[in-house]
Amino acid sequence: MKMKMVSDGYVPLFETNKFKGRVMYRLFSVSIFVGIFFILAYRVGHIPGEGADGKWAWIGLFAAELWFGFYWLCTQALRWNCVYKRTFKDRLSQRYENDLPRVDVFVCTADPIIEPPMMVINTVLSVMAYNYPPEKLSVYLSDDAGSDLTFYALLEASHFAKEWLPYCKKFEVEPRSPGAYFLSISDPIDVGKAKAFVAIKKLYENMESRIRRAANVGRLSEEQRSKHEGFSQWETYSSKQDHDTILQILIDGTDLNARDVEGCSLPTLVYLAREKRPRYSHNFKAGAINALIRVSKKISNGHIILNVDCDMYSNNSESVRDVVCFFMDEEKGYEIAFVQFPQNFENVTKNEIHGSFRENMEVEFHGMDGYGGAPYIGTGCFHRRDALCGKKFDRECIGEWNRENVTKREESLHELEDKSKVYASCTYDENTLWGKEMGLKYGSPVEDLITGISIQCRGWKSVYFNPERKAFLGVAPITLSQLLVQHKRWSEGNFLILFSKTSPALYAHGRISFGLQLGYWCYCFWAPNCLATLYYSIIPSLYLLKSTPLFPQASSPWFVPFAYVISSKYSYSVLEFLWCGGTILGWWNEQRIWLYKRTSSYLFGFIAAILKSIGFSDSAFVITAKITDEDVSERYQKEILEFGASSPMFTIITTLAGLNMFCFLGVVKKLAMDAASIRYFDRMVLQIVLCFVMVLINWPLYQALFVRQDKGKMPSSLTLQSIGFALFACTCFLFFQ
Ligand SMILES: *[C@@H]1O[C@H](CO)[C@@H](O)[C@H](O)[C@H]1NC(C)=O
Ligand SMILES: CC(=O)N[C@H]1CO[C@H](CO)[C@@H](O)[C@@H]1O
Repeated sequence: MKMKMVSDGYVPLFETNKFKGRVMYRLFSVSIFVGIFFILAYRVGHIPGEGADGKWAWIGLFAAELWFGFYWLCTQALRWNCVYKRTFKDRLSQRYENDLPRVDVFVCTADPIIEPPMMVINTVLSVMAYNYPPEKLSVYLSDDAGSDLTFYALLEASHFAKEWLPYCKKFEVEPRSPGAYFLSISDPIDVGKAKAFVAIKKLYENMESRIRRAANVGRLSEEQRSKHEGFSQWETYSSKQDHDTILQILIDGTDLNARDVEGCSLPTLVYLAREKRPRYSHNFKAGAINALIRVSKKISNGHIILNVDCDMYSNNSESVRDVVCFFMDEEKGYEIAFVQFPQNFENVTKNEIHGSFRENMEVEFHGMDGYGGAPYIGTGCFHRRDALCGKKFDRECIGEWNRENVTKREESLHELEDKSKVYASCTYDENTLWGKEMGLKYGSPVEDLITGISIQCRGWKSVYFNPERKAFLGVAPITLSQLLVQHKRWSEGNFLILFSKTSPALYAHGRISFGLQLGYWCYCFWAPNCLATLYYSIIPSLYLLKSTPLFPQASSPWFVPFAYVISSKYSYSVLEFLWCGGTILGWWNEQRIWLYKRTSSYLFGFIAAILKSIGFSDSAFVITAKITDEDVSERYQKEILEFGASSPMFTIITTLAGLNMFCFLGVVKKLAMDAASIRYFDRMVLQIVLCFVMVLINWPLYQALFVRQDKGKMPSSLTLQSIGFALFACTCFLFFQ
């Protein structure tokens, strides 16, 4: 029956539109390419003679520019072929309303302190309230801390859901995370609505105060424990790293008695803390998700799996239907393995002092989508269960979902729980393909990206879906060191993917399209970017002190390609950023963070990756700073960069800032005192501009060093140390080279 529909009068469930300005963009891109070619030609043709000052610096610059040119070429793959997707949910309802596939949602949490239970259950409630048949929706919470507080909060949420879900449906509430909803709305005017609103808000606040009270005390009272038999599972619990599997089906969607206050059925809700033993590696988030994949197969066996971080609530109750449009499309649906949504953050300030993923999310992923392969980025992603479990792409499996009947469960709830627990034991995936071919891959700090690549290498396609109204909203890091540490981990992991079995350089060649391969390289090569960037931000400035030119002088024709490439690349970058909805100041902040990430996070990531690949562990590099006191978030709201604590990463960026400051002061002195300063300026203009931009971009850092008095300023010891390093480097360079 399915095949027939394909042949006559096929009306798609989604459409793909190409970016309109792509011809213009391609012409522009070619012109830059020509510019880069001339720059490299200049470098090769003008190497200073033997013994001349700056010969090696020159060759180094050539290497750096060669690298930048190569990297730029990779980034073109991300912009060459952008596409945008649109879905038709009304057609889906017409055709398949009674045949919608089952969906399992996985929410992962790992620490009740960093990820407070209130935040977690808000995410859970927002996905339970999806506009989707409840008997086809199951929600799983994986709690890697095995915290009874989180369990308690989820138990409360399961009661609250009985009021919240009907309320959402009745009043078409959006967003369906109650916390976000109550924040976003003042009291409604309509009398009928107002009464229900006040009542549900009261319920929510009561629940919140009970949970907060329990969290403040840090443990549960006997009375609270006695309210649910599930707590008995904590009797054998000894620590976060050492406990049995705890599994509780809090709402059983198949049970006719599990009803909300209006008498409608509810989605299944399951709590899982997989078994942990100190002797066994638990493989972090990948291990947690794989346990969930197995357990959920036993309990609800949804065809589609959404995984979402506990700090990302659903902002759109229609998202599941959007996704089903992709999977159910009669012509193209069967080849899609996953649908990735962008990561958006609710908690960012207007000018994004920590930069953003704006260009990645609004441009680059659309570019990868154009090559049929949006990356999997770990959260906000809907997978086809089969593809995630290692199945190869195969044309034969069209329409399988519809043929299958739901069989009635034989065993009791208790039996089901007991049987399912086996799948979450810490030895289950030993000597199996789990973590290798099945589920998320183990052993990488970026298990998501590498899993996505390997699914694509098995022949599947993926979709990037970025609707105007954001589907998920998360919380962004609010201190600079959190951000830098995060990027250290990612850059390290991305770089190691290149040397893994699923390397986008070797293994993926011929399995995915070349454009997509280049697109992945952009991410894999984050870490080595540090070398060229460090070189470019140190050497030309130092040579200013010696008046050795490393770039063509302003009156030379070779100046033109440099000027063209620099000005047009950056003008384009500003325009792109504005087009994606950013602000000018936001763009400027982005450039600063770009520099800090490349010179610190990526450097540490690069070193860690090298150490790891020759067999050292890099635990010494783990730098965690999760400070969230009042001041910090206040400064964040005011868009003031947060330093405060010492960190080797800060030492590097501060030393760099100091060095450029000294060099710039040297230039100012030369220009002011030297009679021949016009000539000096002509010869050195690009170097002076580069150094000036470095100083300008570091302005907030100088303030944190020398002016600010608040707790977020740079610690004095670090200031002294870095300025010392910078002075030492300048002096050594002048006298000994
Ligand atoms: C979140 O959803 C609300 C509707 O509930 C919408 O007004 C808002 O624009 C969405 N947020 C984002 C960032 O898209
Ligand atoms: C802009 C915004 O949403 N700010 C919020 C960020 O998160 C902190 C607490 O984590 C809130 O206090 C802010 O209001």
